Amino acid sequence: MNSFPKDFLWGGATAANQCEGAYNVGGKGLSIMDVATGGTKSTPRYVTLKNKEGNKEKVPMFDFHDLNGGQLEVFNDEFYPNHEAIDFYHHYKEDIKLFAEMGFKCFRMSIAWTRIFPNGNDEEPNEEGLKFYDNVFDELLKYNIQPVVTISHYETPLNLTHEWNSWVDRRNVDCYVKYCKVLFERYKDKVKYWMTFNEINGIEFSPYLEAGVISNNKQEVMQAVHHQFVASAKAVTLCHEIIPDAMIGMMIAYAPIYPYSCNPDDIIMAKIDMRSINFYCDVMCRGYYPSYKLKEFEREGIVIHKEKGDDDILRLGTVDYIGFSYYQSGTVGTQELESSSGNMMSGLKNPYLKESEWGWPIDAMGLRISLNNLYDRYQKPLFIVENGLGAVDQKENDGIHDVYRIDYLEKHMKAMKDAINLDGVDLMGYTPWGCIDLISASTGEMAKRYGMIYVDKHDDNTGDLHREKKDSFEWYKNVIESNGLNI
Ligand code: BGP
Repeated sequence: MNSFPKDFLWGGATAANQCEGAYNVGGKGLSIMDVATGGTKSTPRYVTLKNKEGNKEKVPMFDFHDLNGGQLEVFNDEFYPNHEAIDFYHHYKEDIKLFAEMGFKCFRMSIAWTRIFPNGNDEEPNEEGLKFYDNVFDELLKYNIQPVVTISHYETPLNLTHEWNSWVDRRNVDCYVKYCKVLFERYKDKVKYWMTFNEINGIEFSPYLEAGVISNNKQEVMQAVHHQFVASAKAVTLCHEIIPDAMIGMMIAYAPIYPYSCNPDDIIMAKIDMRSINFYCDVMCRGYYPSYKLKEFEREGIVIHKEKGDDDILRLGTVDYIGFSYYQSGTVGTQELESSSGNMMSGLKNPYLKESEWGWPIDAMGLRISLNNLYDRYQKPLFIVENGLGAVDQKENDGIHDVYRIDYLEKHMKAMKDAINLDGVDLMGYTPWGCIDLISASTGEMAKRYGMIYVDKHDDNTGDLHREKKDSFEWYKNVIESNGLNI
C-alpha cells in the first residue's frame, strides 16, 4: 500500500539553545552558545572573549581556533540572540498545546546540559533544571506526544571548554556519561527516544559549535571525535540497562555527495568525500573504525589515543537507529566551477537544483537517495529528525502564506513515501526542523524562519513573542491526520 507506517512518528524538532532562552535562569550555567552574537546571511556570528590584555575581542564563530590566553565571556554591550531566543522556557505550555493541535505524535527537543550540570563537572545535578524538563515532558505526555531527546545539541558547558578544551580531554567522557545517567534515571518513565550527539560529524566543519572544541588541529579534533564515540557507546549501553524499552540513536548531518560528471575522477572524489559522513555512521552502527579511516590516519600521522577496553565499548554500544538531518545534497568534481554553500558543507553548484534564500541547494530526491544509502549500508531504522526550508516570511493582513514551505515539505514527504513504499526503507518518523520559529544556528538570525508557527521576534530584538499559525500549520495538521495519504 502506498502509505506511511501506522505508528509513524510525525512531529517537529528544536534544540534548547535555539528556543528556550532563560539563559541564566533556574541555576543554568553558560554554554558555548551563550557567548555567540547574531550574524546575517553575509556577516558571521562572533564569539566574544576577554583577551589576555583584558580587552573585549570578537572572533568569527566558524573560524575560532585559538583562545590565545583569553576567556570567553558575556558582555553587557553585546546582543546574544540565544539568551532570550523565543523564550520557550516560559511559553512551553502554549507551544506544546499548538503542537498537539497539529497532531504531533512526537517532539524532538534537547536538554540544555548546563541546566542540569551548570559547569559540566559539578558534583550534584541542579534540581531546578531537572524539574523544568519534568514539567515539559509531563506537558507533552498529557497530549500523548512522545519526547525525542537529544542529549547534546551544540550546548557544551562553557566551563568544560575553558577547563580542558572539552572533548579533546578524556575527562569529558566521564562528565557526559554522568549527565546521561542522571537523565536516564530521572526520565526513564517519560522518555523512550534518545539521541547522543546532534550532527556528530559537524565537528569537522565547526569544532567549537558541535563540541566546544577550540582547535583546527586534526590530531586534536579526531581525538575529540574518539572521545565522543566512546561517550556515545557508553550512553547507549547505559540507556539499555536503565530503560530497556527505550531506543537510543546517533544523529548525523547527512548529504549525499554527487559526482559532477561521469568522469571516474569525479566519481572517486565523491566516494572519498562521502567518507566524512560514512565514517561516523560506520563506527556508531558497526562498532569499529573502518579501514579507509585507519589508512587515512596512518598516511597523515594521526594517532588516536585509545584506552584499554575502548574497542569493546564501541562494539557493545552500537546505536538502535540512525537519526539524521537532511537539508541538501552536495556536488563535487575536478572542474573549476561556481560553488554553493549549505548546512555544514560547501561544494559545486548543481545546475539541476534551485537554492534557498540562504543558498542551500533544494533537492527532495536527494532525501530518497539518502534514505536508500543509509538503509542499504546499515539496515537500521531511520529517523529524519531535521529537514525544512529556512525562509523570510511576510506577515500579510490576513496571515502568513508560506506556500513555498508547504511545497518544500510536500516534495520531501513524497520522497520519503517513495523510499518506504518503492524501496522498502524502514523509516520511523519525521520531525521537520524548527516547527516553531527559532534562532538559526549558523547565522543567529530570527529572519531565517523554518516554522509552521510564527513567533513575533526580530533580529533587532523587538517583538512581543506572540505565536501565530502560518498556512503550513493547517496543511501539516491535515498531513498528520491523514497519515500522509494525500502526499
Ligand atoms: C542543523 C542544526 C540545527 C539547525 C539546522 C538549521 O545543522 O542541527 O540546530 O539550526 O541545522 O540550520 P540553521 O539554523 O543554520 O539554518
